[in-house]
Amino acid sequence: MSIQVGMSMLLWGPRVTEAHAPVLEELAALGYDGVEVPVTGVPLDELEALGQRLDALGLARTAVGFCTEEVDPASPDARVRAAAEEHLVGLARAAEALGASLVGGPIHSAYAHFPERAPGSEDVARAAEVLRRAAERSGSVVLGVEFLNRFEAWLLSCTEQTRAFLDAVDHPRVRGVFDTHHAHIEEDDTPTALALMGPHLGHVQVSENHRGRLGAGQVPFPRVFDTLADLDYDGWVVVEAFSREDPAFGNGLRIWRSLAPSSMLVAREGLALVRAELARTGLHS
Ligand SMILES: [Mn+2]
Repeated sequence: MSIQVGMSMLLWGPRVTEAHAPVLEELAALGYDGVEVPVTGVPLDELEALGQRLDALGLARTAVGFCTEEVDPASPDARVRAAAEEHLVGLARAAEALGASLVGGPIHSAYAHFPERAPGSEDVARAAEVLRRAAERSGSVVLGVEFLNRFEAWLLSCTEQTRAFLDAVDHPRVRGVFDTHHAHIEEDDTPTALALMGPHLGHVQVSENHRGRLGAGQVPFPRVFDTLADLDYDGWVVVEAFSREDPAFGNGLRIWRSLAPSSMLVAREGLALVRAELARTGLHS
């Protein structure tokens, strides 16, 4: 196994369509190993067709998904949790249709839904049960649990909580996702938190504090990659950044200003930074 470097298609919007064909071609030409594709709510036949187009371009892929209030694994309502289990199995089926072996994201609880109290052990236990049951029905697809910062997630917003959650799930195909953007906000030290995630680490997203150009902000990428080398990490490293290319999606992510002259520049610089760090640290790619 060796590290694969991906680009998140969320930079261009919430759904990959025919209109993104030139973007996919350019990402392949730049030298990306693959792309990360949003799959929530996308029909399986559309994902199968996209998978075939990615095959033709030589791009591998991972999937990204999320949960809403109607399908919230942490809900106190058993009917909502049952719907959440079906939703997670559906995300795994979507990943399969796309040809991805992992679907990651805030799949532990509803995105940006905040009951006005702190989460407790009963909330963790309820959501962990949903994740475990879904994993048992998800074939070989890995479910990646990503903690988000406090303004986007309620149940899990740091590495320590995520580790405890994954211990509670206790399933080999439910793994941790580490996004340097969220860690930068919530942790004392991002590389130290990454090391703590180590045994549970299944997927990595590299992203700046402002969600713009990698290397321009405050995330200490050299120490992040030193830590990945210490861990002998061999999964995906996906560049994640956001924009207002899709204005409604930009509104949802609270992107209120231009963060880069172009999205392809973000992709090009991100790939260059990741490749340079992999070479410097001796990680295989
Ligand atoms: Mn992320």
